[in-house]
Amino acid sequence: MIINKFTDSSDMIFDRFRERESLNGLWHYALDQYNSFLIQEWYHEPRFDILGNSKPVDYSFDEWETMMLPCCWNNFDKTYLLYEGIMLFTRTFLYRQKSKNERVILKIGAANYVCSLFLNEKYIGSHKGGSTPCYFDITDYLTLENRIFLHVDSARRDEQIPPSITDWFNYGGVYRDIEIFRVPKVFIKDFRISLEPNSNFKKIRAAVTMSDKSPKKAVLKIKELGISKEIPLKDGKGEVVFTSEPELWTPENPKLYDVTVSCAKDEIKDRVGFREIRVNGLDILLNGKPVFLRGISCHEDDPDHGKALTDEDRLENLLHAKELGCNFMRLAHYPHSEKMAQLADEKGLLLWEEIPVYWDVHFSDKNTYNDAENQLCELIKRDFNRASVIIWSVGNENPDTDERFRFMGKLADKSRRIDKTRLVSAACLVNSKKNAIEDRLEQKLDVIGINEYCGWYTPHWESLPEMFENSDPKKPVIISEFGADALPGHRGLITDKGTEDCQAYIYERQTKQIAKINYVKGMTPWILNDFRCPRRTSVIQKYFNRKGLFSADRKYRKLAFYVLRDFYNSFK
Ligand code: GCB
Repeated sequence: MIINKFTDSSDMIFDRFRERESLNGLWHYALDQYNSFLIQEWYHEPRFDILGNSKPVDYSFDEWETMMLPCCWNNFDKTYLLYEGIMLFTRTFLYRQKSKNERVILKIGAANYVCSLFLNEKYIGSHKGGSTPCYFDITDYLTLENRIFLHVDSARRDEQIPPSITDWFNYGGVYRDIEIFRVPKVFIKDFRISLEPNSNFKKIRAAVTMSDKSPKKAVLKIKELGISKEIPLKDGKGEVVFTSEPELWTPENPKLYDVTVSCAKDEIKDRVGFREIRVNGLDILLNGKPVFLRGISCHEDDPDHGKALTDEDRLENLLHAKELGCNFMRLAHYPHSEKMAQLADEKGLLLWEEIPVYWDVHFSDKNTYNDAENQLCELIKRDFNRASVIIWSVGNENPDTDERFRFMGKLADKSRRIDKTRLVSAACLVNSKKNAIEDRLEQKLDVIGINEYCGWYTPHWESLPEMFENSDPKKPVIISEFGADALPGHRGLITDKGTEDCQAYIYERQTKQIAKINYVKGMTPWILNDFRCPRRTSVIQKYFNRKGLFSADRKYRKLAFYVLRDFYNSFK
């Protein structure tokens, strides 16, 4: 049995606020180190071989132990803390048709890294990429009682995105919601709405894509703005640009509007803000006004839940960023849950979202490129309507080679082509030979992200002002990382690495220096919380990266938290 049918961004459907039936809950699971499920085709429960001899039955699906999904299996049970590989999940569910023409779509919010779906003894399809959702039309495979399998493979591989070595923990699991949507036969597949760039904030663009070519029009309504607009459709697609002057969305006033779109027998809703983000010379302009992005980087990681953050975990991260005085967060290094952007829309925080083109990617491999591009397209499609998201980042700290330039340049071009309402960036390395902000990828970016660790990996403090002096960027720069490890509660001299004092001192010097540079228009120091990391083995680290301003459980604020908070407060 070969895994060969992959879903991609074109299979996604617009699902926000759609009625959904949850398949979260207890699933039976088994570890499948030798891939027996696929090799012996367990999914159709073969009892006899072609000669009529009985086959060994090495499974008993409904007697396997249970795990509450969504979750990361590494956190579920200590036995699986370090397990990377295949895990099987199965359960049954009832399906009763509600309407004759309904289509039934199964969504898996995220499963790391390859997730394959089997339903009623059939292979339905697979999805690659551990942080973006997948959608399967399962209508034609359903019966009254259904047996479903998810075959999830979390193995790290060099040709994947991210590749096998990263500076975070490789959590396995089905770690975001598993849901079923019933949609009419002809349904709204995609809906995008935004303020039209360069329209003086007076125009809105809305686009609809249907599942079918037949409908001739869709209707868009924004009651609060008195808008009811027909969107003419051709071949199932259409868009309109019309005059309207919505109250603009800002972090200080995150105004959102309820929007509905109806077409044929389908209706969808969204809650959206309208804002414009663009670059003018060395400035980043939010709704036409220069903005300094007071940010913080953040992983999707919790000591108890791994990447399966709860709503409370997410809200706490966001409120902690607010407490710091942030108007911006960098969601590193892969797509976080869409709930994060929805929350940021509501609470008023700008976001940088990223795909895991991290460090040493197989830049010459076409399949690797396709995987990365698909993850980018899935992310953009998923979060297009979120006003909070202002930057798509196409990667982090990749060496400046020809192959990398082609690969990431193409990703930057792609994101610009499919989304004209946001900026494109990447977190680049300092050119260490020249000690300067200089990277060929800059020509493809709107904003240059720079990771620099002066005071930490780069010991000499003079190198920071020197780097700034040696640089003459033609675009705004965001210092996308600086930082230092500190064990919570560990105190000492400012020169004692691993102490809060040393970390706080580095924040003092970094912020003072950065504040002087006219082309730096934002920063997202590394990082909000300590996070699990297999590469970090020192006595201070103990398998955690300790560069957080908070401890991993988010309960303890380190000294550097207060340094950054005071710095950000000085902008107000
Ligand atoms: C970096 C990486 C980030 C690491 C961090 C560190 O430059 O972008 O993923 O975790 O440094 O702590 O070294």
